Parts: sequence; structure tokens; C-alpha cells
Amino acid sequence: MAGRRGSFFARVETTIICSTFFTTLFKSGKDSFMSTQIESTIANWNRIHKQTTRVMAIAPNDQYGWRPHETAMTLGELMNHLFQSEMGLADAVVTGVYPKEFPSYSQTAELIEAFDKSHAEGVAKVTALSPEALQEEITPFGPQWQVPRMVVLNLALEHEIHHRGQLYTYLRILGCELPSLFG
Ligand code: NI
Repeated sequence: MAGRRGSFFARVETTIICSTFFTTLFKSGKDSFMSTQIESTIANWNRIHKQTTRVMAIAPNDQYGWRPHETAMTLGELMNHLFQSEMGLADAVVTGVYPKEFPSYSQTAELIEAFDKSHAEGVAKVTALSPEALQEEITPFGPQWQVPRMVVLNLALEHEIHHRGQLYTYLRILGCELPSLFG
């Protein structure tokens, strides 16, 4: 009886040890997968930022009021939108709140300087988040859209690429000599 009970407890104990082992193994595998994914997203984010500012750098200061259509943003609004929305989305990833007010600029050189600075700050704050925190859900645009922080970070990249293409077209219409985006 004692032997049977002993083997029963031994089995329970083995099961507990094994499940703890596999849970730990699975969790560390998941964490290292997330860390790799975050590192790759940050590397992409830095690359995209460099390409974007290379295009922004040729925007003429004296054309900030120009727009290709009466319903479209002006060049100045589009340039500031690129800078402000990245700042806001990076802030939202970290704090869960999209800010209401942003600085704005009317000169390309100043705007890029501010964008480089806010980008570096955003990258540092996002990099400091743990893989668990990046999977936590937040509602920066209201309760109807509840998403993990990581999704908001990916949205920042997607949004920048979208508006960068728009800026590229603006500058082409304005007759600017465009840099190549890749390479
Ligand atoms: Ni936008």
C-alpha cells in the first residue's frame, strides 16, 4: 500500500517537475522569439526612419503651403504629420495614451533635427519594454480598439511608409530631384 502510494506521489511529482520544465522551456522560447521579433522591428524602424528623412531633406521651405489638391494636406502639414505621428504612436506604445499636442516646424532642417531626436527617444523607450509588456493590450484610440503594444508599434512603421510614399509624389510634382529610397 505504502509502495503504491509512494509510486503515485512519485508520478505526481514527476508530472509537476515535467510540466514546470516544459512551461519554463516554452516560456523562454516564446520570450526569445519575441525578443528576436522586437530586435528585427526596431532595426526596420531605424532603417525606415533614415530613408524617410533622406526624402524629407529635399522638401523646399518655400513650398510648405503647397498642396496637390484642395482636399489634400499641404507639404508642411504632411512633413509635420510624419514627425508628429511617429512621436505620438511611439508615446502610445509606451504610455498607452496618444498625446493631444505636438510641436510643429516650418523649416525642413529644424523639422528633421526634431524628428531624429524624437525617433531616438522613442526607440530607447520602446527598447526598454519587456517582451511581456509589448504583448499587453492598450487602447490609445478608445475602448473600441484594444490591441497589443506591439501592434501599435507596427502601425507606426506602416503609417510612416504610407505617408513617405505620399511625400515622394508631392516632391516629384514639385520638380525636386529625389534620392533613391533603397540602396
Ligand atoms: Ni496619417
